Amino acid sequence: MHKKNSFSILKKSSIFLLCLLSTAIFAQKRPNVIIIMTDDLGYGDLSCYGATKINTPNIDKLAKQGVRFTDAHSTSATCTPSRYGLMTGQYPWRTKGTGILPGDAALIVPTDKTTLPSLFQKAGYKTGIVGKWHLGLGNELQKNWNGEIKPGPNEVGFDYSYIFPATADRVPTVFVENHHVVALDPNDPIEVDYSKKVGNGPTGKENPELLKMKSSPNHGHNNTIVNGIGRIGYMSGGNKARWTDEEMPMTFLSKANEFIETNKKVPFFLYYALTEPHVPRMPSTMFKGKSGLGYRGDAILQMDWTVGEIMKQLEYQGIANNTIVIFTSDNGPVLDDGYEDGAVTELNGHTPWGSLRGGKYSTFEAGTRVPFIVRGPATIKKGVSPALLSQVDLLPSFSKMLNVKLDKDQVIDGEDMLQAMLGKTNKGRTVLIKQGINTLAIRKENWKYIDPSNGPTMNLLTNIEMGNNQQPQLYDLNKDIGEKENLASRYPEITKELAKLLQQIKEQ
Ligand code: NG6
Ligand code: CA
Repeated sequence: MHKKNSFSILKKSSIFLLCLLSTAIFAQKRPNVIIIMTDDLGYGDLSCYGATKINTPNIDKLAKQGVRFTDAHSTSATCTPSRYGLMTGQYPWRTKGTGILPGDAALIVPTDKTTLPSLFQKAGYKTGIVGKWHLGLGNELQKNWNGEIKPGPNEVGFDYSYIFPATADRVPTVFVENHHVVALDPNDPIEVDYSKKVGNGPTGKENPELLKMKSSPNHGHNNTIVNGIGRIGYMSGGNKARWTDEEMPMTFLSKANEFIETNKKVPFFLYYALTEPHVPRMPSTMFKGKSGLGYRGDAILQMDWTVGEIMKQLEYQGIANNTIVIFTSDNGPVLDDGYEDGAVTELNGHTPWGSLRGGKYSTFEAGTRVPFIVRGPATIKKGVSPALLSQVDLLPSFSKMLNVKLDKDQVIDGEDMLQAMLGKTNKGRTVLIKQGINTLAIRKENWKYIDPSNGPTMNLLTNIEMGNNQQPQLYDLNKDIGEKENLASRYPEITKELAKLLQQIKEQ
């Protein structure tokens, strides 16, 4: 009897100790983080954001498992500044040279400051980028694409990188893995030029008969032809290294899956930057024609499928419950952005911008208000959140989560929004600045003020309202999400106050 008692006491206390130990281990087990950044996906492009002509079940599932934000923004209505903001936590318009970069641009992300990936590195994470970069490579325009290409993502905080340099419609159309062009034949070196033709290869302008997808008139996507598609910029050589657009989703997916598998035992941060649905939209054969909305719709289905595959991999590796997945877009939607791909002619009533005004390039809401979903782990409260967020907030929010302090002299426009991101509060920012092509806008609570500008009212190439006006614009987004009624003259005090606040923040 006595023996049995002491045995059970021993058993109980060891179970207690085991519990304590596992709690301690769990507390140390920091969550992995994956940011899935899509390219030009609009606020109304997903079924969980109200789209009815297209079905995105995998992303909808993320939204069900986590928090879906209705008022989250990229910093800017185009890619380079938007991604600059994400990487640095700083509004991109504070720094010159952060506009849309050509494919041969030098690196614009500072190598001596804490960036989003280097923050994770400081916390002991393994960090990786797979996908679109568009933040420049090397120290100058003229660079040798055939040697070691640096500085780039590996110099600003990524342990591993598998990228394409700029956009899918700009040369060089090659993948770069940790400083080197993938599959480059040294006997066929690459040369890139944005000012004049290099080599004897065909161009969209000279050889339109070779194109499998025509470029739209006046957009200028008619330089070097790669995979039957005219690109922006000239390139010669690297013939075996040039990508096939239809293979790109599988290439990126397999690299992302590899990164996840390799690092499943350590905490990791993966920035998975998809090209869909940016131009040229040339989805893989299994998705062509699937959406009934042209290649843009097919590219969205392809992107949704990819998201599902990543989630399957997390499940398979047993780490889905310990991984935060953030899904978002770098800027708003555009239909005709350079190619005759059916985006306009086969739109079939789909509204990529939802009920918002404008689109990519625009200071109106559709330029920067983007899908933003935060999913899992179990600590996340599920639901829909109206919190006002910006992608510049990710850096300070993760600095909080990881308990890594930022340097005091680093200018950070982002705010710690961790509690909002985890769905624990609906309170977001009160003030936010957004960038169109020609001007800035400021949000304060329900009010939005757009600074006067001489820029064009319409972008005629893309048929997008730019949000420019020589007069100040003021909208009450609570009552008028479509920015139909300019209230600037009705509420001159609010207009003045916001103009002043914008000026103050600009001068900070
Ligand atoms: C524009 C291109 C557009 C696209 C965009 C960059 C023209 C006329 N249009 O200048 O096709 O490449 O740049 O898109 O050249 S972004 O999403 O990377 O910002
Ligand atoms: Ca983009």
